[in-house]
Amino acid sequence: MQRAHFLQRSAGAMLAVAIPPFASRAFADDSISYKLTSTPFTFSPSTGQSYPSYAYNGFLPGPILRARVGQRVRIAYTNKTGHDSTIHWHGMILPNAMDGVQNVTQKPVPPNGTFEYAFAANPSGTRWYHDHYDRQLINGLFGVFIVEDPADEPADAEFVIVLHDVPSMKSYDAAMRGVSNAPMTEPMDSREMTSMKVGDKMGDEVGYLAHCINGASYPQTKTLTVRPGARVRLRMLNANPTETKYVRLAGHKLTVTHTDGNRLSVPIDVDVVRLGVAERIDAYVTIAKPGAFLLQEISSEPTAYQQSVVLATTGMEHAPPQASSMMLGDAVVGTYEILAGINTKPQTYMELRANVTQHFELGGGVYGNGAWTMNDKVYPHIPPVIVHHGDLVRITYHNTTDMDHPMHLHGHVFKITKIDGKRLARPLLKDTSLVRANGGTMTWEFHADSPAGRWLLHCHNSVHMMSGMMTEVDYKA
Ligand SMILES: [Cu+2]
Repeated sequence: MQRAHFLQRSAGAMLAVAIPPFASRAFADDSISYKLTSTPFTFSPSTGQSYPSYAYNGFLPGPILRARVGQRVRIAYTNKTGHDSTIHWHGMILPNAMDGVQNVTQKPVPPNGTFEYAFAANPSGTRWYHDHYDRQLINGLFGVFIVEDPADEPADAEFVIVLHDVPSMKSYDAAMRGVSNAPMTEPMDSREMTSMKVGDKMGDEVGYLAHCINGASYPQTKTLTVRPGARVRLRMLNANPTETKYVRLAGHKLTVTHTDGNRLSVPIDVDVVRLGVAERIDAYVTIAKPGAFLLQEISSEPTAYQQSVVLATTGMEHAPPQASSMMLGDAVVGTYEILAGINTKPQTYMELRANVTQHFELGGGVYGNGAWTMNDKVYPHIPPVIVHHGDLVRITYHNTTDMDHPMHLHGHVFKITKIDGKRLARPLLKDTSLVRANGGTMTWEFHADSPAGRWLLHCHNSVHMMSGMMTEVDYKA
């Protein structure tokens, strides 16, 4: 009865509801309601600039949604974009009909249509939500969804950091035809740049008109203020459609605690976090001394400084901020190998027990041909991975292309167990993982214990996904 009461109260509220403190809520027994409405939106990340975009509830990024792990969530969605639309709950394990993939798990929500998403928030961690129709996702329909874990280390301040960019749709269209000439943007001494071979396409495919954090370009990003000595939690999301991001906080190491919302067994200190498309990293940092410090993207792009925000102690908000070099130098970068460690001991774990195995050759990306392939085929002609409830599934990848592929599986958390032939000491829990260019390999393992249905498996690079690099993991009875 308590619950019905709560629902009634929250039903009309936008951004419903201040969340009551943990102690005053029953564990997993209550419910929270949100309303999301998508509309066309004129996005102005800095004075004098405006771009035709979309927004949820008039915010770009969309409002931060929060629920406690296990809590029932209802989201009343109204589509005012003028196009078909759905919302995907990225990283959530939920009923397949709630997964938000048009024509796979639901009919698209038509213009002016509504749809109610209802599921239990699970698993805990920094998840996100976004439209699953490419041009709406890449032009503003995304936001962070925090599923609170009461076991997490407490922080004096917590900030959500959404890295996002305004795509040039001209370059996006060229990329879809396989003829983009947009420049690469990784740091000059990054692995992406230094591993290029003669004849590789010098491109990240899509060019960007503005670089933003939390809806603005530096110096108009909103300064984050803490007291000296504060323990700060950063929940970072790379919402860029195609680019890997490197992020550094000047003068500080970051202690990485979660990858894609999933807790690391051992926290790892790094100088720079790396975020592939759609990935999330949670990191803690103590701001020991008074000052102003730039949290910034490290990139070879001349306008990369726009993707910065000042983290300052009280009273230092207007001091000139300390900044970082745009080169990586000898910085410790939080690659999977650094976060997970390499296992040099003889094989001990259960690799041989998988009863479903599938290998994918990632291909395509030939200049002048827009196709991106898995085993030489494009969606929907790639046979799905067929699983039965309870299977232990192993998926392997070999990337024959000259671009990294952020492969994403809906509705599951998988373990990365092997990268480029090396076994990880502490397999990483992920929902999206970069399979590296130029011969990179990767092994995933997971239990098929999610709700039955059709779960997409695809590259989260928007161009690759829309150009064929997508299949499904389908449960059979
Ligand atoms: Cu890709």
